Amino acid sequence: MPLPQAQRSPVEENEELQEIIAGLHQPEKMISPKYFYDERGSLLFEKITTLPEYYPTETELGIMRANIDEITALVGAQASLIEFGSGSSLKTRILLGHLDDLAVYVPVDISEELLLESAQKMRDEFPETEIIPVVADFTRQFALPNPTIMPKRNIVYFPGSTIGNFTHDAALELLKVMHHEAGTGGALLIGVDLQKDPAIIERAYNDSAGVTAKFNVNMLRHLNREFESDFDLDAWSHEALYDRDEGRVEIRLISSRDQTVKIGNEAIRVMAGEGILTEYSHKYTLEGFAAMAESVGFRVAKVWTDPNDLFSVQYCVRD
Ligand code: AVJ
Repeated sequence: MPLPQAQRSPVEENEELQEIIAGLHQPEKMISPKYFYDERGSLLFEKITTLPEYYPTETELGIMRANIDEITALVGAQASLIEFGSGSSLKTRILLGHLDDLAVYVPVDISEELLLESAQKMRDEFPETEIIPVVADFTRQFALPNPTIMPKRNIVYFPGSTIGNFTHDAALELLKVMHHEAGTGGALLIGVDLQKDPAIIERAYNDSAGVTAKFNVNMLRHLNREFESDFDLDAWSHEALYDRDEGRVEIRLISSRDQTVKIGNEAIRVMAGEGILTEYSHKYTLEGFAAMAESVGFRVAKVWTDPNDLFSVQYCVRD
């Protein structure tokens, strides 16, 4: 589960503000999905994962539980488990609970405060496992720590189909980083959401309780607080549409009227009906994901799916 961001320095905050403003000046206005996750946004996302319409989390958990012995056997003894993202989710705990001869668990996240908090939680729960958190932006190469036990291989873990947030090019760049961090003889264990009946997908992002809508609009509340913008929360509504050609959900905030939004020193003009793109959630075919993984030097060695082929967990090796 993504976690809220920690305190930023004034320089970092200004860089973020400039990045947000640049996005609002694009031909199609956009704001990065990372701004969903303030404290309230993280709680709303947690709520999303328990909604009856939101199939990914439950389905991935089911796949992990059903195949944990096979997964454990493939990971093997004395591996280093490197999780991209803070990692204290139920999926990670299932994995750590079964990988009892891990050399080290390395959660990697840009947000130091939350990384250290979740690492401590995991230490309390798995006192036998060495846990070394690494503060880094995992979209770029980073240095791995030196654990007490020399790992036999590196396993990069990226659950939750978070890869879906990335465009094709950005996903390839991320897979290249994962390939590098896995190193010779290493592997990638990744959750990948699959293409399916668009009605199922659209329901998952337009839940009847309206939690996803709240989650989306909450981004503006977060920006108002963090960057002193003046988005009128009542003037925006949630939209999530599945684009079959692109194989992705596109999530937007739609303006209900002509309005001007102030952020930094800018006044951004918005027309009635105009949207701000807040998130992509790409869905893959097994062939499509395999082609991407192979293009950066991974071989898909094993794919586990649920009985309805909604979601996949994939083990990609680096020879
Ligand atoms: C956290 C990116 C995997 O794409 O399904 C859920 C985020 N957005 N509902 C997803 C999300 C709206 C989620 N990921």
